Amino acid sequence: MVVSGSGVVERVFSAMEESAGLLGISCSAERVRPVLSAFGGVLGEAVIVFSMAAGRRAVELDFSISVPAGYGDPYAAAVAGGLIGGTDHPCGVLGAEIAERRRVGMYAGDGEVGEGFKKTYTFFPPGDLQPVGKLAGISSMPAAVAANAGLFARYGLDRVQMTSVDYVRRTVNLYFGGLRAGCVEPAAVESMVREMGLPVPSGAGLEFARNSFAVYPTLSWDSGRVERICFAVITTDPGVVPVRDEVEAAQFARFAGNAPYAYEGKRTLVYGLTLAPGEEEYYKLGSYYQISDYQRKLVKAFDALKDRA
Ligand code: GPP
Ligand code: MG
Repeated sequence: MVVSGSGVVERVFSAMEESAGLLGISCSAERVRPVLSAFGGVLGEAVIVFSMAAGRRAVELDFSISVPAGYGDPYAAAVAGGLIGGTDHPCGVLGAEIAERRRVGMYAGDGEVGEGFKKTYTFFPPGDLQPVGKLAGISSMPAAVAANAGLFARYGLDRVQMTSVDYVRRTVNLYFGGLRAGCVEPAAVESMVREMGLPVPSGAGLEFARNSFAVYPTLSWDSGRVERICFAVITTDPGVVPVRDEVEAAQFARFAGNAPYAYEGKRTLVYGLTLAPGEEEYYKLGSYYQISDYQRKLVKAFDALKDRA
């Protein structure tokens, strides 16, 4: 079936509403439809992920939409389309500077269902993960990246699969992939997060983290420290998250068991353990809504998915 631009916008918007409904929240059509329409031409072929954060934090739902490299940095399209205001802050030029200096495999745009557009991702080609040093040398990159490059490297975090820029929070994530054996073992994780000044995970958190396929710290232009870090586990098993209370358990189970998805086989899930200063550890959950078999080969994350149906 050939789906027209507006047909696909409607399909994705209703899947998003259904996903938000599972969390008891609603989508702002006013904020979200323009984002979907802006990506309308590539939406039918996009990788789309719906991601929840729950528990003691406010319940939120994000949506991430991939766009081909040839489309260009989606931030430019977002500013041009009035999805977000332009800025003189270095976050406004970082994506463009990365694209000038490194090969890009794919981009993605990201937003929150109540707030609209907020973030972009730059994916490097699957065989071309980037050393942190190469990224740290980009002038609009937060100085915190260079300041922590040695620490990252000592713990085996030296190959960046993708970067993200959050234009609302003004932060950058470095998504480290290609993790070597040992770097997410409990002793290594404990020592690394201590050195970052972040809270040490619980025993269950350390067990969870050892299955990570990606580890991503968040950095900002305002301080030299690591603002937070997330350990991501890809799976089709909704049982891998160590939830801490019944409310949270119910939220995760409902989302992991019912989030809509548009492909054959089991739903692909990405759980994330997040550590931030002064906060208890918390988990997030992303559910792939749309991905083709061909894209599974390109998205590095799927190399780590062993239990795919
Ligand atoms: C999670 O970052 C990353 C994704 C959902 C990207 C996947 C996108 C594709 C199109 C494959 P996060 O939301 O956990 O980071 P933060 O909370 O720091 O923004
Ligand atoms: Mg998110």
